Amino acid sequence: MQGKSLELARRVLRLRYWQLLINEDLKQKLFVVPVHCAIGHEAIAIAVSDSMGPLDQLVLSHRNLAYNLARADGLDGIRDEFLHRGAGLCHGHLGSMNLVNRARGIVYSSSILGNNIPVACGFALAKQVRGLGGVVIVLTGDGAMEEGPFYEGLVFAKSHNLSLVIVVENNNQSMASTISERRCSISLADLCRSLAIPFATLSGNDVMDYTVEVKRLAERATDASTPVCLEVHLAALNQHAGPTPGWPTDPKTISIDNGLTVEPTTSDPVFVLRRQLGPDLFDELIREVTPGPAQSSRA
Ligand SMILES: Cc1ncc(C[n+]2csc(CCOP(=O)(O)OP(=O)(O)O)c2C)c(N)n1
Repeated sequence: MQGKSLELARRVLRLRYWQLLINEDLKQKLFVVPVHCAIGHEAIAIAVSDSMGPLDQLVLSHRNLAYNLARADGLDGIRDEFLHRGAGLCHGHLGSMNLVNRARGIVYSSSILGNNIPVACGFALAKQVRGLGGVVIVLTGDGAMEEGPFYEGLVFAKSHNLSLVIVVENNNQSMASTISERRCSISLADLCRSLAIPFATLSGNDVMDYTVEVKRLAERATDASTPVCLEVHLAALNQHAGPTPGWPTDPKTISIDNGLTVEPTTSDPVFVLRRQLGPDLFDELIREVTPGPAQSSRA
């Protein structure tokens, strides 16, 4: 395996480790803010982060933890933010759902579904008008895309030739409901085709493939001055918010004592990595990224 692939693998494993530590903190009720973990979303978060150059900007949603951790130098600044401390990434002022990291290109996060799409359009329009270069990447979900601003944003971005990558994390979950429980199905491919917006999908949680594809789409958005839309099929292996498990009868159980793999299926990017790396290399990388409790033998 090449150096770049190994580095991506390390980053996925470190991100999973940090999220598991946050989940343990949540079980202890340490935080006053509601944290939305994204265990299962690591492959796309690392791919997006890896694609970003110094001029690029990332606009996030309430479920921004994986992206913020992927762009952070360590866990402490984010943990301190959740603990409402002055040492926090945003001095304890923004908490979890609105967390940003301007120095690393995360310019806005929103707790209001759909709100971040027009804001991202504004960032992209400003780039175009001021000739600043770079691309804006905006994150939304299969629930948030039901909001009017999603459609309005697509139309606005296409009408103004904005270099915008819209990433739809389709985890088939909006709070406690699946898509079929709450609405008709929506073909994003057809919707984008009707607007002449390039569209792509990803599934399977292969961080190497994801990285190539996100980079390709970001370059297309920049080179062709167009919005592009990427639908990523994935699973949130944790509960909507707070700790997992969150109550005594919770069907989902996650514990750092069980190692970094949460589910033995391709829904888990860590499981996918184990298959790609083989058990020995996988264990070696886990030892590198987990100085604490998640030891390789339990991964
Ligand atoms: C305008 C608005 N309506 C409702 C909510 C409450 N709410 C918070 S998260 C959420 C589900 C979002 O689902 P999705 O966009 O698929 O993201 P996920 O949580 O699955 O990552 C809802 C309904 C909100 N924050 N804003």
